[in-house]
Amino acid sequence: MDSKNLMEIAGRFDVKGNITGAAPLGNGLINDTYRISADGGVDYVLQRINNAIFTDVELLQRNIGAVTAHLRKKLIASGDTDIDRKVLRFIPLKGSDKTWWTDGQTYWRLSVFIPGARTFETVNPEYSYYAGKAFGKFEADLADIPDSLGETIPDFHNMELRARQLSDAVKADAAGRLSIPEVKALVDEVVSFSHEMCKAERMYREGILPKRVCHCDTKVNNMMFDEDGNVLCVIDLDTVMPSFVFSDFGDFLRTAANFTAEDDPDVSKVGFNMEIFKAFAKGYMESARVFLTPVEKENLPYAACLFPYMQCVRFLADYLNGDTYYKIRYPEHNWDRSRNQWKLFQEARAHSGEMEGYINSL
Ligand code: GN1
Ligand code: MG
Repeated sequence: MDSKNLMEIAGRFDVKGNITGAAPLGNGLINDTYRISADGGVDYVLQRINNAIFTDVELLQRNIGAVTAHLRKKLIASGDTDIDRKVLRFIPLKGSDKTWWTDGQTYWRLSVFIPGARTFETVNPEYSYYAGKAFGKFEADLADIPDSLGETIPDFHNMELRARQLSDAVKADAAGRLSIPEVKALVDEVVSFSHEMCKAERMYREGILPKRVCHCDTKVNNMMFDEDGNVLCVIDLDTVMPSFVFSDFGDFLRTAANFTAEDDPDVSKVGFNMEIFKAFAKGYMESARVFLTPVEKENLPYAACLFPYMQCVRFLADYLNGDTYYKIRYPEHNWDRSRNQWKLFQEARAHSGEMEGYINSL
């Protein structure tokens, strides 16, 4: 979309000053994000919400409103002086308290751009430790949120559902890709681990694993750091919902502990970085120790395997379906992502014992 249209949409929200420009921002796979510059002292982030995926935008924005209000309240209570850089602020429409706008087809929202902050695609152990502390604190801070949050994508991290979606994709073979021998071979191998990986849902049914409010998209680039490397703020709150703590622990490591990007076609570069694991686990345990149950703690190594596995299943299903969910940049993009995550799953699984030993030593 051209910048004139973007500026016009941003102008429907209650911004300070005049809007002076619009440019693409970030590299999310679902929503489209733009930086809106303005002359009133702050810039903004305009997002087109992918409403094919987030079908209930009202619920989505209500969740985010409740989460940001609760985090803000905690920051105020702790006497913090940098609140506007530590929690996102969504801007209502002019003359309304609604934080989203639609033309009936596309859906948009606007938040304040956090100044002097940056995101990273890779992190060193020191930053992973800070990230672990921050995500643990995020869960701890939200433990007493009074609002009950809805599932913006129902059963988002339910492995049984993701396994079913893969088997549906196999049955339909909509893009005719299952006839490629390597594809069929990977599908069979992936499916053979399905029972093992669906352990969380079984523990939940047995009543030994709780759901808590989690972020559910703790990719390393969903965290903002200040100039000195301190974690400022957790962003991308679309998927904050009740889930297992495995979501946040596992998805961070899936992106941060991989030696390469999730879509690197050269899978010989994929590996599981134990230094990143240790630093993150240490930070996470420091903030999450207060609420984690023994079952949750014991299964953190499983979580580190589950997320590359689940992501492999999701990319592979999308590949079979003909690339209907994730943005792709070339035809075999989801295939490369699937192979990459599969290798990461195997590498993480090979380190399970070592992970367990480390967590017990903390
Ligand atoms: C999507 O939009 P983005 O890039 O933050 C996806 C995550 C996946 C991730 C894989 C709503 O996140 O679950 O882990 O891509 N978000 C949704 O990179 O499906
Ligand atoms: Mg996201």
